[in-house]
Amino acid sequence: MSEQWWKKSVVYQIYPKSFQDTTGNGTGDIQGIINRLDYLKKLGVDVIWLTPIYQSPQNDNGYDISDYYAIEPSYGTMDDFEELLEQTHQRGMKLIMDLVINHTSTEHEWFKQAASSKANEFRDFYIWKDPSADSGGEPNNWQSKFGGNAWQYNEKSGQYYLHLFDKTQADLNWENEALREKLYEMIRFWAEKGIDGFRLDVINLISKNQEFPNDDIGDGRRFYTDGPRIHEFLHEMNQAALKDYDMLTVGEMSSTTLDNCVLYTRPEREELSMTFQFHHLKVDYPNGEKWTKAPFDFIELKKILSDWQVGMHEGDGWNALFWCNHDQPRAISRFGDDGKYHLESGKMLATTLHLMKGTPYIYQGEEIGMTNPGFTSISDYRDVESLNAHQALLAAGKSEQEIVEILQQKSRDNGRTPMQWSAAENAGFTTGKPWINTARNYPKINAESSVEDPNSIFYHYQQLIALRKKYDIITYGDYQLLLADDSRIFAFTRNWQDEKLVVVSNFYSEEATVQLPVGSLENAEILLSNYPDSDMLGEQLTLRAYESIVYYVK
Ligand code: TEU
Repeated sequence: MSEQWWKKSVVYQIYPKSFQDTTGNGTGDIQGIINRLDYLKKLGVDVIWLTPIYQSPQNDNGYDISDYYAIEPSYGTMDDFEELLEQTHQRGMKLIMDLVINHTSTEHEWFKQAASSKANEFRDFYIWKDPSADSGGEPNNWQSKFGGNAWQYNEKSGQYYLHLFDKTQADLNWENEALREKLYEMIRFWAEKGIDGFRLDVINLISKNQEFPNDDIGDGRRFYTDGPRIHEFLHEMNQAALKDYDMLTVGEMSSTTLDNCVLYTRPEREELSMTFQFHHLKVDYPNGEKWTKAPFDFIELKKILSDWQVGMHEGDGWNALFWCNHDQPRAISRFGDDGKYHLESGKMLATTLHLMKGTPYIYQGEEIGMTNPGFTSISDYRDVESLNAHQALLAAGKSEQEIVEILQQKSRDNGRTPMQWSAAENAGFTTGKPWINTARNYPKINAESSVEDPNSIFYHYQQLIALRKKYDIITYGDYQLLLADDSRIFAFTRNWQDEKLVVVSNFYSEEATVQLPVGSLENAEILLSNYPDSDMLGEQLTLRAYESIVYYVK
């Protein structure tokens, strides 16, 4: 049990539904993951994170859990899960699960009981309110993250329940101590099975302002984001269910602040190991609006990532680093070039992120440069958020064509298409009909061809993981942004003891010449580059399209 092993780890995120099908039913399964463990071992990742595989009606692909103790049958059985855990451990890797405890499915037994009558013993496990005294309608104006008001009326009891996500995802009432105990008991059940940690879904939303005020200037989020008792609840959960196990806990933090994330992750506070924040993935949301086509703001991207690098370092917090997950478009389509410079930009993005301070996450397919699929019809989409947005945009007067173009850039389904294993039919994902269409570029972009090509993005990730193991400065060094206002170059240094790293990346296809204020680099060596013949660092440096170089000085 090494202390804080997760600081030196690289995590690989699996979205089981789209990873590997072995039954031909068109959705991935646990046996499919087992079949691909050797591939992940070859990549070199230390930890695998599985998005939810618990029993669920799948209205939000498993983030709507109806039984925390059962495996969703389309994914397999508890025996399959135990086999996966054992096989993962046998290969020297670890496994973490998703923990969705801000809400349950309305199919969960607790909710069914709670909804049955006001007097039911589980009633208070959820958040119920009378209709508004003024309007007779919803108790307040809080908005669901998936669109529309966040309250759903329950005929039987004449009250509304809160759902910050889909109406089939009812928010749990964390004020209720018996509920918290039930959740901690469940966490210990999985910990006792021997898993190595949890990713905690929207965990900073669990503590709501108990006045439930109307929000005159917004959608209500300021009344439940990093809410009044959040640190108390996380510390309590840590003490009750986590601290006896040597776990990685990563909190998904919606619209959070740097100050709060320092508090969530500073070790002596005993809350969580690390946090995901999303501010750097809103640089293509002009004025905070997601559902519009827009280029990304590069200067802002650098600023946000750098503020978090410096702030978490100074506050002794810990960042989870990521470009992609199952809620985000593909990074190569978003911040790189998924056409002509696919190879160079895929490697550049990897280098830039993996050389920062924190624990890097690779989302399935990112290591081979999977792209947005460019779906051309609304019938290609599956995601509840995208389908709701389609309706809302239609109502706002947008044409079908305009909406399709927005979804091509912004939909969560961009990251959910089947993993591209090979050039075989359906990308080798399934022998049946995939639950969501495969991106059409799979004959070219796939794992099999990547593993065969020593120059592929896959091996670049492998090298980055190996570098992290070899150079402690990547884990521990401080961070300093260079050339903050440069419109093409993302450059930073890391310093630790008597070592220094200089990372310089061109985020565009045009050449860029820069002078880097980094002092003497007499004994510098190039640790990694995405061109075979990158230049040494002199007074002046010219970077080709998406060129990215890592210099090391000791
Ligand atoms: O995501 C939380 C979340 O805030 C995002 O869904 C966000 O609303 C969206 O990306 C903005 O476009 C987590 C899970 O990762 C997501 O898959 C779930 O749908 C959600 O929680 C509810 O459990």
